[in-house]
Amino acid sequence: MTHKIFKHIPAIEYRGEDNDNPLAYNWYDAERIILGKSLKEHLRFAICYWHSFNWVGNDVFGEGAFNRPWLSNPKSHQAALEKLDAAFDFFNKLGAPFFCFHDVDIAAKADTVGELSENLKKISDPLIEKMKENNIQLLWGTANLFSHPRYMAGAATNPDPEVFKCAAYQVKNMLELTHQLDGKNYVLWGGREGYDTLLNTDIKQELDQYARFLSLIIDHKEKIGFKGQLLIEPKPCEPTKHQYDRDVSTVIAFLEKYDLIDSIKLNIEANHATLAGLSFEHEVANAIAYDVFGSIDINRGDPQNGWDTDQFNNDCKEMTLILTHILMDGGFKSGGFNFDAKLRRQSIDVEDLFIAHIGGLDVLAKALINASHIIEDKFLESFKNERYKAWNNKESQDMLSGKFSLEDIVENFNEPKIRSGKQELLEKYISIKT
Ligand code: XUL
Ligand code: CO
Repeated sequence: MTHKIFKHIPAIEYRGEDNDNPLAYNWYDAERIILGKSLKEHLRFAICYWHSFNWVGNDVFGEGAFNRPWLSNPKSHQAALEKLDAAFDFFNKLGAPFFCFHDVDIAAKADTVGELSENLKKISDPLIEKMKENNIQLLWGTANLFSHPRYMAGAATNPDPEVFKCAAYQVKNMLELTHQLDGKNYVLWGGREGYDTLLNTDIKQELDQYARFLSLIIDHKEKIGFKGQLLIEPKPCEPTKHQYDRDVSTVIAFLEKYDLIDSIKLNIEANHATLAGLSFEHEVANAIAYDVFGSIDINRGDPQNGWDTDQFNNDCKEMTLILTHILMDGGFKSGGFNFDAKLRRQSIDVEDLFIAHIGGLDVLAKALINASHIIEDKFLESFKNERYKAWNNKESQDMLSGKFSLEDIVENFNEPKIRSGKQELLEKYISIKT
């Protein structure tokens, strides 16, 4: 069913490279086969419910600027149904195979966790219907454990065990609903699992609580037979001054310490990486190297602003590098690209919401095609193989596998021949390919 505010927008079609209609795809040809899979299967893109349907376009200085009729009465179930209609109409028009949501995005607004649970139950049947009717799947579900004031000092890491219980209740409900909806993943973003000042914070106590919380979720996942992947989404700060899951390496250390590493992978968000002072490419490559790569929240920051601006992705060179890493690793397993991106507050036309997603997806599609060329011509792969080649001989392999002691190793060595790292050559190659 077409929602009235999207009535004048057609289904978005692929029109090819030379298309100049902003409401059509130039690169995203869903069924085009690249390296044995369609673009749709490779990218597994998802629309996020929160920024696109549950946000009025306010900022810290200003009130809502967008026309989202269903948000004028947030406590009404009827309005939640209207939002569902609008969202699925939008997903359909874009040809989105997936979406993602928090409990509070989809249900009518509630004051208590009990009321939220009731509202969530009320919306779950209409939601199942919509997903079936439109053949749209859930990439991941999650619980919002950061907006309500009860979570101001953390959810799992709160000094008050009653808050821990409320958070557990919300996650239990959302994990079960995600299972019922055949969600491919369940995400945990620890928005307030951190601190604003160490004067009132016991880090060790809070880390123990967070680890217990995650263990309880892992056990419950097993108990209900949910086969989706649990994912932690690292972020260094905002809203707290410091968040415990600050970046990929920090999360790995935490998961290792508490023996949770086999049950959890990571959802990497571009703008969170840059907020941590790291590149998005580094975070993806690092997660792949440690075998914890799960999924992506795609967006970007603004180089002049030090906060999470959540803008739509538009850098084809950066996306090409990301997709080269992902494809070299065999592509997404349970994950995909979730557009965790929001419009600018001045983007008040309904078309803007479409154009933002079309643009983001076209950049990903073009980058995927570029990445396939990079993989096929093997220039980078051969360069790296050659660079590390000496590690393949028997002696080096024995050294790597621990056959020799430090004393054995230093018995026989030569002064090495130094070689160029060829960075400019490789950068030139990438510039030509993108
Ligand atoms: C916040 C953020 C969240 C998570 C889900 O920065 O990225 O939207 O993706 O809670
Ligand atoms: Co995110």
